[in-house]
Amino acid sequence: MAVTRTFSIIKPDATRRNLTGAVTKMLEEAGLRVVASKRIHMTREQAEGFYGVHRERPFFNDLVSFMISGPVVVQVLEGEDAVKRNRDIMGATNPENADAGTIRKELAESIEANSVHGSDSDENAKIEIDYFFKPEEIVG
Ligand code: DGI
Repeated sequence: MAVTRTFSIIKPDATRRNLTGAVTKMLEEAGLRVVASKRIHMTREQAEGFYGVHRERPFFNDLVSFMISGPVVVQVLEGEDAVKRNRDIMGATNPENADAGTIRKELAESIEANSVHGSDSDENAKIEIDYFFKPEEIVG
């Protein structure tokens, strides 16, 4: 299987509860390597642009407000089949439906405050990485 990259966000509910290290440890134990990382406080415009595909969904405004409610940690993760590997360790969107041992089951608060974002395809991973990182900020 090929080594690929994906994009991750440690969301404001996790940074607020000082879980940056706990989330990263679970990602690393799942076989992912952090090859870029920065703590930022997104602007509303940045968050709206990032979640543009969800613009028509009823929870869009709540989602954007949540994502700018505190700092986040944006990361590029590398590993074999990184997109799927990350989705697997994240768990289902709603923590109530997530499998035991996943980040969302163990750490998340709710369907909105669900601790992590992860790209859902290689194509979106590239778009999302480019949205937040310059090539020279990624050190593999
Ligand atoms: O890829 P995921 O993060 O698992 O899920 P997604 O792409 O369907 O949705 C993006 C985010 O939007 C998700 O992490 C949390 C939020 N969200 C999704 N569905 C709902 C929601 N927020 C609320 N309040 N209600 C929802 O039904």
